[in-house]
Amino acid sequence: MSNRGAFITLEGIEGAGKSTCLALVGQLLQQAGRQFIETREPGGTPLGESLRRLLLDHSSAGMSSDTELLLMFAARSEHLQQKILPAMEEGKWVLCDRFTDATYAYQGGGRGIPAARIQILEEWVQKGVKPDLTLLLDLPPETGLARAGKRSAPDRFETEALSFFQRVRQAYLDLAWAEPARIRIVDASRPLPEVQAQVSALVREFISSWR
Ligand code: Z5A
Repeated sequence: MSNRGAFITLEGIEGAGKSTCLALVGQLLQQAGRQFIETREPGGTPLGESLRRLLLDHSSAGMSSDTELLLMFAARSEHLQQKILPAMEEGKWVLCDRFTDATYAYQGGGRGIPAARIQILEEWVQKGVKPDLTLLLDLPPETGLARAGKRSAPDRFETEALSFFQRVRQAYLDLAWAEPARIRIVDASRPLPEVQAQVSALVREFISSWR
């Protein structure tokens, strides 16, 4: 792909502030004159949004971890083919709320699926496509769950035990330590203006470094 747009993702446990920061990143891209799309996972396409409803709904309680993993990648395959790759090929930037790092964190760290099995699906579905920049909004699960709880009724993931989110957080941090150039950690436990200042600095630096 020549002159393709950049692929930016936001990650973190529930209530970390991804949706809030996504809007800010969009504003920064707009100010920099970049064309972009905003999207999310699981979801982003009509089929993906249907899979999202199935994945988050309490009626799916007891779904096996492998089923959950495969549905995440089914939604991702559709998302890549129908939306992400075409946008990047048109030169648009893609701003996505969660992507495959979430699978390593939730299905890997949270559910205990070995990373090697996730990697097989990643290679099959993505064929080397990865985010260029990932902002990991890191905070203690107690803080994130309290913020998320104030906002809406819990979905199927949000009813997991605290220990589940501690494993998810640790898996995210392990990913960031393994790929420090791509995954930039933001201290999301700070008050919103401070979090937004950290995000703005990282995104401005990335925009100016992009070809
Ligand atoms: N999932 C998975 O298991 N595997 C995968 O591969 C993928 C996903 C892709 C849906 O994701 C679920 O899918 C998710 C993992 C799983 N688990 N759950 N649940 P989601 O991203 O759509 O759902 P979410 O994580 O629950 O998003 P969220 O709760 O909307 O969180 P957020 O977007 O990070 O937070 P927010 O809405 O921006 O902020 C939450 C509240 O906190 C809000 O009232 C803000 O005003 C407030 N806030 C934000 N920042 C601050 C600061 N700094 N201080 C104080 N208050 C703040």
